Amino acid sequence: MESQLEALKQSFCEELGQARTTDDLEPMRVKYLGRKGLLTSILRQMGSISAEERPRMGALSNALKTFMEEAFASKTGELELSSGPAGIDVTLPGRALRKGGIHIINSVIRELEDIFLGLGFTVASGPEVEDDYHNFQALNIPEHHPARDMQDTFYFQQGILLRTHTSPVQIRVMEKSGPPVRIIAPGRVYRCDSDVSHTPMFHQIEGLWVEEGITFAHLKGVLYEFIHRLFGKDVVLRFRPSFFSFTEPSAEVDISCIMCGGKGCRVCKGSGWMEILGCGMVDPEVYKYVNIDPETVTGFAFGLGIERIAMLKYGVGDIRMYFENDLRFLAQFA
Ligand code: 2NL
Repeated sequence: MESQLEALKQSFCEELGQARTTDDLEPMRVKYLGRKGLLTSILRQMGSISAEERPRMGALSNALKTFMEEAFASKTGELELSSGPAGIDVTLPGRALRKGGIHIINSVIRELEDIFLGLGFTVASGPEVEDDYHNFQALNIPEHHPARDMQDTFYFQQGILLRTHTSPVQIRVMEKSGPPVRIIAPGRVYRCDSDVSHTPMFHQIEGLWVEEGITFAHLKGVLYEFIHRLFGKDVVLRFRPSFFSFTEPSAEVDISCIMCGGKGCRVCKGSGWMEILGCGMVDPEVYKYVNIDPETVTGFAFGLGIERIAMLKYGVGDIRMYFENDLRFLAQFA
């Protein structure tokens, strides 16, 4: 039995010397130290040897077992150091990461910001969680106006809500710095509304220019320039009288259809026109809330939806696609 143990140690050492990777080691461990391995099969003979010999053979086998275990451990460490963790070939090329991109809505916002920066406006921002005062009251929207309806506004506790437009940003700027003010306020807005053409969160951009001597002609000039820089010089604008509680007079602006050039098509529903924004001269009522004297300055404001602009510019058919985060959709614009 002693010679069997000796032979086992010999072949174990030879075989271990030939192991090249950590993958070679596990089959060897099973072969020598496993439950049905070579050492176990020698130990089975223990019953057939004399009682005097047994303690010495027991000690020899235990010593061999410890020897093999330690040799395995040190060989494993050695191979991991020289070849990296089992099976990793550091010379293989890496896995390519997908490149991210700017969301189509943010890229349209940047495009609009660039146009208005070029017209002397600066970009303002404010909180999305607002109070009733800045979102409604200061905009001359009366207490029982339908725009305040529970159906349209997400309310928190009394008087706190998610802004339903970006106008409160402009109210805050006027409150804080007074005229002259020439800003745009792009951002997220929220309305409790969800169907094929409405998402509960969407984006708006509003503009405001308040300064001595500002007239409706300035409003028209800025909007002509804006639309021409966005959709090209050939686009025609049409102002229609309208009503907003925060502007007087108010107008809605249509542009000649950018798909058919005004001949009439599916996108403009045959009319040749598409509605693009609302605007007007800031109502003197609004100035009262922000401590501006309507006798010394005048101003105009306008507002438009970003998703609609992006739909027209990029031919997106369904507003919900912007927010489903389907990479097949998003990657087209990245
Ligand atoms: C629309 C119309 C509009 C404004 C927004 C505004 C803001 C202040 C004072 C007065 Cl602080 N007006 N904003 C004015 C007219 C129209 O938006 O159809 N938006 C999607």
